[in-house]
Amino acid sequence: MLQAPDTTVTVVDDLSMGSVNNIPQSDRVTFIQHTITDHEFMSQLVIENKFDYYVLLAAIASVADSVERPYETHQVNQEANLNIIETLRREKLPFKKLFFSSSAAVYGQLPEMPKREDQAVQPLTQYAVDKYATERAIINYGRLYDMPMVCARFFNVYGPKQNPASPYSGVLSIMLDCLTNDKPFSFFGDGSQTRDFVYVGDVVNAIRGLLQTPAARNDVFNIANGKQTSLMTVAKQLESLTGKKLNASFKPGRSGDIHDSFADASKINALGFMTHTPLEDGLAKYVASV
Ligand code: UD2
Repeated sequence: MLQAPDTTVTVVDDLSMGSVNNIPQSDRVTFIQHTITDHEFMSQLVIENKFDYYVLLAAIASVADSVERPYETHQVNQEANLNIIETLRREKLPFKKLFFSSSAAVYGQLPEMPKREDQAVQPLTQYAVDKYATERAIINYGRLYDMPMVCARFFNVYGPKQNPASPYSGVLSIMLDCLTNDKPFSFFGDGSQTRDFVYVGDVVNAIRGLLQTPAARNDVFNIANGKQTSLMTVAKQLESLTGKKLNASFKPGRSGDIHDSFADASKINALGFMTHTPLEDGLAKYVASV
């Protein structure tokens, strides 16, 4: 967003998962450290600023974490977002587009692969339930109240600036941290589970494209690379890029974990702006960044 001249950005983050160092230092960026679950505060912020665009990314961003704290997940991942769209509706505030980050988790364990947006869903955890419910609410608000909304289901995002410090961090950030700092790594399960790893720069391009494309309205799009890779395979790629051997052990699978996940990205590809950084290139950039 900051690439557009004269654009100003307001970021709200309680830093429970992210880091202040990842927020660009610029006089065009206002950073507010606050929880999005403070409904009065968030409504007031929206009413006072009348933003052109809303990018709803804040979340308890881990399936496993949501299994540990389901009610808090609901408050952050659903209620806080509903408060924002309800404020926009109630106050009749004009805006250009609202983007919500839903998740591949909504597809659950259903066997159809690759995952297409029109397939059945199976939300197996509170995380998936809240992402799906919020996605539906946002699309319904768009349809019922003529508001410009768009949702995307993120697959497994990786790349520079991802925080490896939490046990709930993305697996690639943990793996790379273990490799570079000679720490032990645990596979939950046998490492045969597969994911669709999508480079963070491609996700940013996709969000920008969805905000700026009028045809992408009141609809949901997969944001993914469209390739299926096992944890074992990606571990070998990281070993070869770092020249180090992973000190790995195997633990029981995580509760709520899905075994396989990969996307059909043709719906977003048809809009013409989606970029697909090959996994080996994205991993090389990631390794170079640490
Ligand atoms: C990712 C997203 C989540 C949601 C979901 C959709 C992250 C952090 N989470 O969850 O927000 O969108 O996709 O399906 O990106 N694993 C290990 N060892 C570790 C850590 C993880 O073996 O130290 C395994 C884990 O059990 C899982 C796989 O790696 O099978 C990927 O785990 P993850 O936490 O990176 O992402 P996932 O797919 O659970």
